[in-house]
Amino acid sequence: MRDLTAVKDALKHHQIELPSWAFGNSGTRFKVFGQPSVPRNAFEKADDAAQVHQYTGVAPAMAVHIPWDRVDDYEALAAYAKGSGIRIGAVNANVFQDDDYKLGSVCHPDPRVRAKATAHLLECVDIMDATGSRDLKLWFADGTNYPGQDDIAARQDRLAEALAAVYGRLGPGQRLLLEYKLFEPSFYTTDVPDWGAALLHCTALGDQAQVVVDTGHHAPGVNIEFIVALLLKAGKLGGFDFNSRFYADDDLMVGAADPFQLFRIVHEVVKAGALYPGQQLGITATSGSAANEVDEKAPYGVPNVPPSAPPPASSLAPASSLPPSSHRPPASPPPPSEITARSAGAQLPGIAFMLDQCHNIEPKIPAQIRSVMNVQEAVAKALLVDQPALRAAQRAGDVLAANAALMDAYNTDVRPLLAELREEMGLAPDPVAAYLASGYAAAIVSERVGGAAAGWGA
Ligand code: LRH
Ligand code: MN
Repeated sequence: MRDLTAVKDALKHHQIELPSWAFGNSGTRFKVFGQPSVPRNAFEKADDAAQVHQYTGVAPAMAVHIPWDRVDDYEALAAYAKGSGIRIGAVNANVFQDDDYKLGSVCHPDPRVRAKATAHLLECVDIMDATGSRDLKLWFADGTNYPGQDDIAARQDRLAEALAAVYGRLGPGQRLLLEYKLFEPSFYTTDVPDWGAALLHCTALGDQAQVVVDTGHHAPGVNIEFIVALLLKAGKLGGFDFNSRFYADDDLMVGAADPFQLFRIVHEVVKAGALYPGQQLGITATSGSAANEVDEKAPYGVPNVPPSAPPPASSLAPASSLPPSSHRPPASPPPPSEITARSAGAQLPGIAFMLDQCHNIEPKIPAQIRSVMNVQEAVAKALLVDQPALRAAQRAGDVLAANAALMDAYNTDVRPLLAELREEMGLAPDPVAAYLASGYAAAIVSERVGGAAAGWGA
């Protein structure tokens, strides 16, 4: 019988952060289909987010988006959320909806507009101080639509200047998370289009600047887990915006379109010991106590380094100082001292596992619950990977055995394990059914009458 204690323990530690905007109305440029009972302010969004945590037990944080979640008293909002058993997570700035930002925000050719945008970013750090949030998440719609419209390099300088101003304002333990996106709403250049551009800027800023991987922000066919592995090795993976897509930035429920991709991404995180601060390496269900024995041949993937600590010598040099690839020495494995320290549960900053989705046609709270369950299923499968067997097969060049080690875990039905875990956590085995039976959905329809339903206000 597999010893699943360590796997369950890891699943209990792993946390998922919900997007406040997923509870509001959303749609496409063609139509926003309003739904009854949609929250009308950040407090009601916190109520709905607390429902998701109540039935899943692993979603104790709600990210906010400013100004969509603007309130008079952010401490009061944080206290209200705390009263419902959750906390305010990342603060998302919004410099993509004001008329002034037609040609960009921090990259705009007009310094007056850049100053306005930077002032908003700094205001968001003030809000973090009030809510106790650790992360400022920055996504810029900035870009151009036609060749020659603006100078690509000059826009990068403007971006770097604004980011440096914000970075300088961060308090200890606070992080700036830079999110990249290939295109939309700009259709020729986007000023932060990919992981390379984001990594260059974050590396130039310092340890408190890390990259966010939104799973919907890549060109079709991009190997996202490769990017994740690289950012982990660079100690620059700050978080995920999880969702799924069939075509572009569809913002569908995570795992709905490509659960295998989600598994491959999470596998890289688990293998690097970065699922949560203190994650023990080499957790597998195959060998109980031996599960914590670390393969001294040094697993790949240098852990995310705490903002204050200097990066270990073995981590990737900053992208800007990398010589052309042919001259780069192979990345050496981390020194044993670090492995033992890490396997002894050294404190690591947590990667923010955030959802970033829009439930245009489906009921929003059950959709968020289903999304959290989809992430849990991918994490459970990744934790079931027999890491020593995988590494032995990889070292032996046994391609089929290595692939099988991963596919066996992926093809494992983890739903009974997760149902058991929820019961151990004092929760109903089926969170969606429990929520639907709670009567909350009907209650908010009758309560939330009048006032304006929250939305993107675009
Ligand atoms: C941009 C994005 C970003 C958010 C927005 C809601 O596409 O992914 O993370 O600010 O969606
Ligand atoms: Mn996003």
